[in-house]
Amino acid sequence: MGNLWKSASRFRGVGPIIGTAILLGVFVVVPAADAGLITSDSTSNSITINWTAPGDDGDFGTASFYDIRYSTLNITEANWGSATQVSGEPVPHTAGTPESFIVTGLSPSTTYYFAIKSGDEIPNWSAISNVASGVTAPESIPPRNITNLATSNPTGNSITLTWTAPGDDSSSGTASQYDIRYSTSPITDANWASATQVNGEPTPLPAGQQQTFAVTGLQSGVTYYFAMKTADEVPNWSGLSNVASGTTADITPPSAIDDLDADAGFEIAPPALPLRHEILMT
Ligand SMILES: [Ca+2]
Ligand SMILES: [Ca+2]
Ligand SMILES: [Ca+2]
Repeated sequence: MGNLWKSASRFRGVGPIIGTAILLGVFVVVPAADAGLITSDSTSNSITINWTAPGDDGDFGTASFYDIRYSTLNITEANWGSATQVSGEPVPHTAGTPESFIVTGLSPSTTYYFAIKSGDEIPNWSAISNVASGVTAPESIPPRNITNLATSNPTGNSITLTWTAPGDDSSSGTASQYDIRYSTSPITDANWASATQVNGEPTPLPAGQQQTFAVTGLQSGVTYYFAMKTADEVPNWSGLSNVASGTTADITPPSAIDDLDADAGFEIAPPALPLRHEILMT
């Protein structure tokens, strides 16, 4: 008994379980619960989990099955049944072998919890492993580039822009923000940073809907170039849109002439004041 307890205690994480089984007089040697479960690489829709193979009987031999589960909640023995079981679990290797598995089909920017039970050929199932957590990477699909930016309705100090909303992921979903800029010279990727950003860009509408925005505060009678970029919630930024140009209305009249001069040889002289001689008193 002492030796058995001593050896059982070396099993990672199962000493108390086997001890309890001994006290109850029901001694079943199950695969050891996997300790040392950790997560490693993650993508926007997958996380890799790594652990060390237990055995068929505690830490000896080779187990027969893994049951790998994940949840967005912490996993316990109590809620194990409601955690999502992956499909295609690997076949266990000999006790002590490093194992790994890529859990796929996950959502971006989300924390997941993972746990494993191991079964032998009967199967006798182990207790739950330690719980490892990991976070999926943000999604990486930017909105598509806008290709139909156009100008209309020029006034003396504004020009209206119209375009079709792209989406969160290329042409689907709803993006999160626009960056609209203008310049008096054609906008390119190289000079985008120095173009003037407007204030109060509108919120993107769902992909495919038409949007309009009046750029105000412009100078009269000037040709402006406009371009824009779109970002999703990450943010992943689109590339530059097409560049649209427009000229504000000329509402500035000529300045008043202030140096008009007549030099045709004579000027109109004012009439001479009549002389008035009065002798009020003599
Ligand atoms: Ca066994
Ligand atoms: Ca998104
Ligand atoms: Ca996206």
